[in-house]
Order: sequence, then structure tokens, then C-alpha cells
Amino acid sequence: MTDLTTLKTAIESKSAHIAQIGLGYVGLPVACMFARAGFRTTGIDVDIRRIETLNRGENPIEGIEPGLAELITEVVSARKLHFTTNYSEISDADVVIVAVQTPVEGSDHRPRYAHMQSAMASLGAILKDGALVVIESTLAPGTIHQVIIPALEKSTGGKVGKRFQIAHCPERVMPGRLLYNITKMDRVAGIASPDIGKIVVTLYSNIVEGTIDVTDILTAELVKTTENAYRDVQIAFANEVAQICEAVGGDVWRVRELVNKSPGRNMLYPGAGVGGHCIPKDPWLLISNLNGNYVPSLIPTARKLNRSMPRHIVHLTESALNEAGVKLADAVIVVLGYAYLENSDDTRDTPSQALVEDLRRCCKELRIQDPFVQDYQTDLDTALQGAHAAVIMVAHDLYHQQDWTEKLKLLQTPVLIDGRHILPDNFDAENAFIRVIGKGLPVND
Ligand code: SAJ
Repeated sequence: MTDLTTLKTAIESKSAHIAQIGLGYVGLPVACMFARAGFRTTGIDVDIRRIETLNRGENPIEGIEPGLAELITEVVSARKLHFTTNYSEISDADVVIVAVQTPVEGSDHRPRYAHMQSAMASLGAILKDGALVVIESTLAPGTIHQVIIPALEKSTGGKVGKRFQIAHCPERVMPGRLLYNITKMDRVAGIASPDIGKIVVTLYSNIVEGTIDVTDILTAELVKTTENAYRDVQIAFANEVAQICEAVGGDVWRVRELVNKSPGRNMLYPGAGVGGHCIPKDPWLLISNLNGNYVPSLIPTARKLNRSMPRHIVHLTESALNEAGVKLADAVIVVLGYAYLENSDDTRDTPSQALVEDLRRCCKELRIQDPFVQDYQTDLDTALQGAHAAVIMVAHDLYHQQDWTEKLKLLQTPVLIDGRHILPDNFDAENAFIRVIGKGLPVND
């Protein structure tokens, strides 16, 4: 039985064996950083191809991740970090960090914890007595106590606080800044007792330069889901004001600029939609475990408004095509941008998917161009050549760099829908049919 003193000493002396379950955007950099800090570390994942890639010292994560590829090579060649699919290789782990996905699926937007429960069953069967289990995955409030602890008590046959210790340290990563965010951002540590808190702070101080804010487990679950629900509501507000401006002939970009001069205002950017692995999911996690004690309105409404933005872009496209004398059904349309975020290849929950599915049903031909997404890296001019309309869905640098007056000459009809305010405000729209999100057409007085 490892008592807390033994565990604390093992972590302080770096003799502790750390296991990382889940080697995605969160788990992989965390495992590498603990290995670089000097801990013997073992990474576990169910994806054998990912394990083989990693054991060759190669980086399986797409996109631009400064420092990650080099770090993987460094710690694997120093034999500080080993990857496996076999849970028996972590039966002597003193600390087990868990970062497996917690998706929200179906029309009810309920969380699906199958991956997590499977991991807890496999882990509990081999978990070392007294080991510390740290859940980094984003969880609906109450999940540690209602799902994780019961699953681990069942698979270990023991009790939390005795057979094993538990903590919840949600991550704040962002594609493109994985290592930077883990290192620099403050980290919330949800713990069950002050003694565990001291141990968790000692552990994470090896990789986190930011402040480690110790709190109770429920608060940690609430903070993570709330911070992303907050962002989703903020973006929804910007999207609503954009549509108000369109309706009255205003310019939301000028409105936002001046609103944000008012103290305490920080209106975010309207756009063609909200994608990614966090923002679309976490608001649903936050409100998924209320047991009828409260019926939320703002958060689900914001979610639905943001999910409606791709359809709004379809309406703008149809409006501009009609003005140009082209029916949607006869139109060849180019969608510019399929990633969910600028200058990224990450397409998880991308707004472009909903737009593409909508347009494919009602236009003659659909083309997709994205400089970062493997399947769509066609040359921009080739993609534009002969089309009736171009629809900008992502603010990739490539699209900012174009002379759109020239590019429009490649199209059969000069129709451009700007879903991310790429066009300069002084863009000469002479003889072109332009729609910019949040910029209304002149309203007849
Ligand atoms: N978006 C807008 N308007 C905005 C900001 C974003 O439409 O003003 C859209 C983006 O185009 C994208 C989606 O929302 O489709 C999400 O963008 P994001 O900037 O929030 O990027 P994410 O999804 O990588 O968010 C992550 C989150 N971090 C974690 O969950 C740990 C989020 O909490 C952070 O605020 C964000 O990174 C960040 O900016 O660091």
C-alpha cells in the first residue's frame, strides 16, 4: 500500500513512474513533458499505429506544433518515454494521468463516457495500491464522483482515498500552441484533500510554470466547462449582432471596433461558425448533469445560434448568386477553408462540413480548397477557375494575402461571400456581388 508520504517522496525524487493514458493533443505533450522533467514515463493508447509511430520517435499529430516533434524524438531516444497498448506495463505506475476523449453525441447532446469507462476498467485491473489517478479530460460537473470513482472502485475492488487517490486537472490546450499552453497557462487542480493537493502541485510544478489553482473536484469540473461555454456565448452574441447589422444595413465590424472602446466590453468576432474539439462540446457538458434542478436557456440558445451560422452563409451565397442572375441549382461553388481554425489542418467539428453538406444538396458542383487540409490542397486559382461563386469559411493567411479584385476575374460571375471578414473595408466591389458576414446591404430609406 503506497501511503501519501511514499507517493510524495517518489514524486519529489522523480523516482515515480508516471503513466499517461490517451496520447492525443493533450496526453502526448503531457507525457513528453514529464519524461523531459526526468520521470520514467509510459504512454498508453488503444491506437497501435499511433504507438508504433511514437516508438519510432515520430510525431503523429498533424498541423504546426512548435517544439513537439523535437521533444518526442528527444525523450524517446533518451529512453525516458515508452509507448504501448499494454496496460500491464503500467502496473507499477505511481501516477496515472488520463486524457481520453469525452464526446457529446446525438440529438440530446449527452456525454458519452464509453472511452473513459473502458480506460478505468483496464486501469483498475492493474493499478498499483495507493496510486494517484489524475483525470485531465473535460468532464460534466459531477462526473468524477458519479462515474469515475465508482468505475475505479469496481475495477480495483477498493475505495477511493485508500486503494487509490483521485484528482481532476483539466487541460487548457489549443492546437498550434500545445506545449506553450501546458507550460504557461494557469492550471486548475481539483483535489479531495489538502494532502493530495500538495502532491498534485508538486507533480505539475515539474511541467507547469503558471499558477496551479487548487480547489475541490466539482469546482474544477465546473471551471473547465464554464470557460468554454462562456466563449461560445460570447461568440454567439457577436453572431447575433452581425445579423442585426445585416438586417438594418449596418457594419458589425465598425460597430464591434467602437463597442470595444467602451470600458469592460470585449465583443468577439462574428463568423461563419464555431468548430473545434472544445467550444462546441463543453457547453453541453456543463448543462448535461442538472437532473431537472434547472432548465438552462442562454447556453443552449447560444449553441444553436452558432450552429446556424453555416446555413446563414448559404443564404448569403444564394442571395448574391440571384443578384448575379445565377440560380443556386446551376451554380459551381468553391468553398475556401475546411479546417475549423485559421492556419490549422484540424477539421474537428468544422463549420465548413455543415455548409458543404447543405450546398452539395442544392448546387450544381461544389469544390473545396484548403491549404492545410490534406484532401483539399488544390491550387487556389485552379479551384476558382470558372466557378460562379467563392465562399470564404476560414481566415487562413493565404486568403488574406490575395488581391480579390484580380481573383474574382477567374470566376464566371464575380460572386464572393466573406464569412470571416477577410476583405479590406475599402475593397472595390464595383461590378462584383459581395456579401460580408455582418455587413448589411443598403436598406431603402
Ligand atoms: N471563433 C469565432 N469568433 C471568435 C473566436 C473564435 O467565430 O471570436 C470560432 C473559430 O473560428 C473556431 C471556433 O470559434 O471555429 C473555436 O475557436 P477558438 O479560438 O475558441 O479555438 P479553440 O477551439 O482551439 O479553443 C481553445 C479553447 N481552449 C481550451 O479548451 C483549452 C478555448 O477555451 C480557448 O479560449 C482558445 O483555445 C484560445 O483562444 O486559446
